[in-house]
Amino acid sequence: MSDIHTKPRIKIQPKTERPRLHKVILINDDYTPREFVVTVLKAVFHISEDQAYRVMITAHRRGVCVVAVYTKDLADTKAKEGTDAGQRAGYPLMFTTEPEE
Ligand code: TYC
Repeated sequence: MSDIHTKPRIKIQPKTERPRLHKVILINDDYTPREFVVTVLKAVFHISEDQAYRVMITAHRRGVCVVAVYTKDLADTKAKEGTDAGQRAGYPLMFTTEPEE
């Protein structure tokens, strides 16, 4: 009677949380030239001239614009790259990051 062996055939996967993504946000200022912002956006985020212009003008009009969404490390690196590029040119250009809801 006890020679029936049943083996579970389905492995139960423990629920794993996906790492939260982080937004890179462009902040408007009164001093950085529009064309410089567009150049930095294209170089750092590999977006087209059109897309970069739209992001720049949105930040210009509304104060901020989300540029892209990445894992935390990459978002922090990209924000720093953009902000550093502004600093090197003597502009107060600023990118920040925040976690997505
Ligand atoms: N407001 C700037 C100007 O009029 C242009 C600008 C746009 C600067 C977006 C920063 O994130 C920015 N020259």
